Amino acid sequence: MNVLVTGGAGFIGGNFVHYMIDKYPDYHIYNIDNLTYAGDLTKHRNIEMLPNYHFLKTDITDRRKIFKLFEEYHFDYVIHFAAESHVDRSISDSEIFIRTNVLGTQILLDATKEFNVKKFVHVSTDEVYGELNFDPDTFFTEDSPIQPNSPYSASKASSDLLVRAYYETYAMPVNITRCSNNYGPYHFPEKLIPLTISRVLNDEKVPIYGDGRNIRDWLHVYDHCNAIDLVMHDAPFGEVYNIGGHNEKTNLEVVKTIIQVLNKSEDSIEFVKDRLGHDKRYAIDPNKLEKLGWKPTYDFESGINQTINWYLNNKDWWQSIIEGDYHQYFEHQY
Ligand code: NAD
Ligand code: TDX
Repeated sequence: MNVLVTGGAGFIGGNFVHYMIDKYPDYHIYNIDNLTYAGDLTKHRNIEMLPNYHFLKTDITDRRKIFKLFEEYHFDYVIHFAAESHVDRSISDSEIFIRTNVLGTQILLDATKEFNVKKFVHVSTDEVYGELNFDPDTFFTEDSPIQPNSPYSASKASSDLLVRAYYETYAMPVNITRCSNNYGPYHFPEKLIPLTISRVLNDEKVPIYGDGRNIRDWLHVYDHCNAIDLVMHDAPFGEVYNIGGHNEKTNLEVVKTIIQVLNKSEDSIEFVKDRLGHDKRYAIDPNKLEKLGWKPTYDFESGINQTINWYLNNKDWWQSIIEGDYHQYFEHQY
């Protein structure tokens, strides 16, 4: 099997590459990534010499090059992670989000159609559904209306609609997955959980937007990977699956948990101006995926402890990121 993973140098795509290499040693994994600020190959040092791992540095918006690679490597599966993924960056400037997330997806769909790929899995997000209120009995289902509120989620929703349209128009073999917030190893330190861990470890302030009561539904990245594995191999074409493990937490709870595990002081918490258009609450109903045979392996307590340990043991990785270009970005935020 030849499996194309786009965005395999990023957080979730990178974890998925490792997951696939471990679980399916007879598959060939092709990682297409153009190494934006969020992509790095050091996470693949331990697999780069394997004969079944291949890195092809390419921009998914480069139509000619993408078609050439599809022609050359005869991909059986395309698992599409590559995207601009950070909401705050999309609020500052959305152009690259439209280019990568919408145009990039359309080009990959065209190549998938042209070269008879067996299945295209589009990795999307719960953010396309917009926000929920604080009623704990309400959840996003696959039938919830698409109501994105940020330029990032609007670009992901646009790409979802393209995938849907290619299924309806050309009967293409596609699935869409919509996962809740991930956390785990190799999470880029601009996102809440790794940002908190790295700043607390460096005795710096942790910025919490607004009052900290916004709710996210957290899933360990390993459980996202095994959900995609299931969808890739077992889901009927054209179906959409929500992925989430019923782990709703306010941002303040998440930050306080990390501070407590690291045995530091809550004085590091700093309330800052709210994110524009800040979605109140996300919460996933994963019933449809559970019926397909999925269940998460981590609860939040074990997952966050494993993640914090990983950051403690891999300071070189995140420290070099926060000392690089990222430093300038972060300083600009406040
Ligand atoms: P990330 O930002 O960590 O990684 C994105 C990767 O895509 C990077 O390696 C980057 O170099 C690559 N990339 C960006 N533009 C590219 C281009 N034009 N051509 C080739 N490669 C390009 O993102 P992530 O958090 O790993 O998210 C991966 C996917 O999962 C995204 O599609 C995102 O929308 C989705 N998702 C993320 C979460 C989450 O909590 N992080 C939750 C649900 C869904
Ligand atoms: O410094 C911060 N302070 C803060 O309070 C940051 C970076 C975030 N927040 C809040 C905003 C959100 O309510 O924490 C929550 C989580 O923020 P992010 O980590 O930026 O994630 P989010 O905006 O929820 O989006 C993430 O989950 C869905 C991913 O970045 C998306 O790619 C994915 O689709």
